[in-house]
Amino acid sequence: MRSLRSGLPLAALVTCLVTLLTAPPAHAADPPLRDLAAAKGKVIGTAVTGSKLTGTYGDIAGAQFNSLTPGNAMKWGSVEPTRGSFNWAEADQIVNFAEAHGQQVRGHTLVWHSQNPSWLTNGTWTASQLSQLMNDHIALEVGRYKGRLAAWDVVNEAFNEDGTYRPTLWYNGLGSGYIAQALTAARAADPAAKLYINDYNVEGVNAKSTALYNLVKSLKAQGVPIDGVGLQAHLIVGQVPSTLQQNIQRFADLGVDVAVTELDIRMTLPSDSTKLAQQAADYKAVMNACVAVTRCAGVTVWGFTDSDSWIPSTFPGQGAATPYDENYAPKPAYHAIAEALGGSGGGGGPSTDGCTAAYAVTSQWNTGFTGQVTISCSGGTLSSWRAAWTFGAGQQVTQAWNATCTQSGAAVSCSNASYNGTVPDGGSVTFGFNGSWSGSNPLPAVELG
Ligand code: 9MR
Repeated sequence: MRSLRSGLPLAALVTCLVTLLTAPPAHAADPPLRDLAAAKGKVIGTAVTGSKLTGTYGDIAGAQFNSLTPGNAMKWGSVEPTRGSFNWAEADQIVNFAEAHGQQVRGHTLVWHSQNPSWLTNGTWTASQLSQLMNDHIALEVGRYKGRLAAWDVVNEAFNEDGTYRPTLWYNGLGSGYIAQALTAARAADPAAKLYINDYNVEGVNAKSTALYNLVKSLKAQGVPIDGVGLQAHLIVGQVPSTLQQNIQRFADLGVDVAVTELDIRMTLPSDSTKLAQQAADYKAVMNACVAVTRCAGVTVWGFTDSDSWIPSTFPGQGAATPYDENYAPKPAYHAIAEALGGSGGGGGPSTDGCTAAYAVTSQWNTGFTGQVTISCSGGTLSSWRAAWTFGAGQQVTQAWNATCTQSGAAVSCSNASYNGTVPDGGSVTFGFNGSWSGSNPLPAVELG
């Protein structure tokens, strides 16, 4: 054995070999976010991609959230790529998944300047043709899901940053009256769905949100059916607007609901523990603002995992914007959301009930060591796993096998390889790594997620 060859004193060797530390959870596990949110009468939602709703992605989407928003599947360009030829497959799949999991669906979005089919944007239309196209689209899509969707983002992103109307296909063709027309058509197609107008950079009190406020006020005064205002909230770490709660409250005072509809909080990559801690504080601030206002219906995150976020491709060098990392490990932001919803900040991973992780140093020499983690299940199973720990004395993983390990500062996260994610009831999986150490090599507590 390498340890014998290394000349390690026998007593130390024995200690290393027999000391198996079973992972105590870092937090007492909270109930899922959706249970915490429900207890507060709030929605906690996520945007989803239909094709991903299986495995761990599906498990977390179904277990943690009480509302789903199709990230792209209900946009005009998705549902009617060719005029008169429809593709509802992904939208239907998401609605069916939501119903099977007792979740609401937020329809997104009916009238927007983006992600429209090219036949629509490249066409030349008279005002009456445009008006008919819009009405027909709303009647068809809202009608298809009548009674099944909790809310619709009827009109999306109608304003410029300075509060003037955005010059879109709709505004240019129909004037600002297209907004009232769209809302009226949506109400006719599904009287039960809450009808929202949704926008970004309207989270704080500013020129754009004030224009939106004035519009909602005037729509209400005219009796146009509007039930809510969506604040997208694509935010940057450290920059949650200080007037967020005040802004939510002023909309609520108009007699409409408010929802945070697309929350993500991006940072410059790579992430580190300082940025993740700030991001957690930011998530908590957004949640707190919503929890504090009765008419704030809830918060939807724009993708729950960093592996399903629009940020890296749109803002090169930015990312890590969601509450779970790419390997589905809950980040500090996840725990912050749980805390804001009244939890203690624990839990978040797929259920690891009945499974434990044991860490051992199997050999150690002057500057290096070999570590081993065994994940065992008895009374439970895993279909994927992640073992995480924090080194207490500057140790560094240099190489791993039978797992993919990353280390950021003292924090190590190891997830299963493609071939050993499954741990059956009564079975175990072991992975190993080499590390460096100096001074001391204390055994960390392993958290299984
Ligand atoms: O998440 C969506 C991404 O997959 C699309 O490529 C992108 C195209 O614009 O739209 C994203 O979702 C947007 C949402 O529909 C409206 N608000 C802004 C979101 C991020 O762009």
